[in-house]
Amino acid sequence: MCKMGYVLDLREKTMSFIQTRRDFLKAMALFVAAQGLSCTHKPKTRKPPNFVVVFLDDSGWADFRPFGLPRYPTPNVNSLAQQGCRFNNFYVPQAVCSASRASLLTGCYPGHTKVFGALGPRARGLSPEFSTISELLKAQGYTTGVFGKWHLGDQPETRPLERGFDEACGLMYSNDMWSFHPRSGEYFGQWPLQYWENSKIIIDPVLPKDQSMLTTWYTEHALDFINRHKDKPFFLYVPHSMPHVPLFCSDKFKGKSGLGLYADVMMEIDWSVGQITKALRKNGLEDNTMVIFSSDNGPWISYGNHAGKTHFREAKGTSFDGGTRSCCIIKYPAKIKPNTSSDQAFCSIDILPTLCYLAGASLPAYEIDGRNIWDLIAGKPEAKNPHKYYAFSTNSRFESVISGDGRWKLHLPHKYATLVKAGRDGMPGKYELNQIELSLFDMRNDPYERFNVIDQYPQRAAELQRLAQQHKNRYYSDDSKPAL
Ligand SMILES: [Ca+2]
Repeated sequence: MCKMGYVLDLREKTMSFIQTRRDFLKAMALFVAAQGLSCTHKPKTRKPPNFVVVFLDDSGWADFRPFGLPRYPTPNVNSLAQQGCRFNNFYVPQAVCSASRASLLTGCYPGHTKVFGALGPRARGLSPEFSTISELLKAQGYTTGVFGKWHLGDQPETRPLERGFDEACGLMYSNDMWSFHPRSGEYFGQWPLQYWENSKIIIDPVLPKDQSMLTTWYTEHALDFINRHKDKPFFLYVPHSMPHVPLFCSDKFKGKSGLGLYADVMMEIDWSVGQITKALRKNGLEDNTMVIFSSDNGPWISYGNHAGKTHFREAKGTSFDGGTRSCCIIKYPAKIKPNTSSDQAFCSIDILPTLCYLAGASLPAYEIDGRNIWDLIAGKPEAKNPHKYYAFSTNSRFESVISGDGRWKLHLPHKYATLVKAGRDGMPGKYELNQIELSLFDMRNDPYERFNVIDQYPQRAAELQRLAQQHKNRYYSDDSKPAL
């Protein structure tokens, strides 16, 4: 910052107090010093920000303070929120793993990429025709790393190193797609669950003892990545395998909470967040690094005491808010006020264009669905969400839309699975199919989607129906291939 205001102020004061030669010389010395201060102190060119995205698997909205009040401590996530902003209305467009991750990394809806649901072993996954955030940032000079669950395809052309990541480690898909699956072990046992580092398989097959180390290994790789790349802008993506079932934590956290395995796992994730924060601080990167903390979808409540918590209706695998609304904390000390909270709605498809804007990176040549929402994230008072609507789907079914401001949510008539009996200790529960008719919910006054107000607000409903039809025509008229 040039200190011209300070210089002018000082000049006025200086001139008014010149009475003697000694005063005059003293004043001149002060004036010259101030001039020197103003003219040699050139503005620093700020490096492009670093980005760290911690994306949990199946963590519920209320699993961490300050979103919920879990009985286990989560001091590091809480501290992240105190140093940044908590976003109460953050959405993912589909509450299932691969679809949610494809949307985060491409800025496009599942209906657009045609990545629906959860990809199984040997899936081709996300079409290379779609650019990923890592590719776009890498083109801008960023170093990129992903340490965690990939789940966007495990074929040669769809693995992380082929999709814009310089470094990678972890699992290619969900940690329950293995021979120990409680219901489908024989099926998933056909393909060994493997642990990869860069382009090599390091552990084949992954066993329970290996799963207990996943959170630790992902964290160690993340810290090493930060330490080695502190001098260049980087994009670090940490999509933890936990707390997706089967739950595992290392010996250092086993039994630590005294509240069961889920709580132990969450304490270890909290530890991981603390380690990343410390590494940024130690390397002097904290101020210019944006850390985003969220989850790919809501809790998998089928697993009862092995699932997280949400305040909202239903959970993972539905388009109700229990599935699609995730906790979200963004910390970026240089630009975002600490200890703030925002009710502005936005969606994971907006992350790519926003980060590209901050990095000065180009967007893909085709039109993406997300928009740059930096003003909204930065808390600018006049900021408004640029979307008319956000769309939600479950697998290949387009089910609902919400107005861009997050106020009105319209469910198209659709069936959904609702839990009738939760499982325990790693065993799934029982679902039954329910049906919702065309329904409008006022999310400000009814965030739990309980009271259908379509008769009171027919025009709101008609407008959202019109937008839903547009979305359907655009992305669901032909499911056979991606529509760039
Ligand atoms: Ca998930």
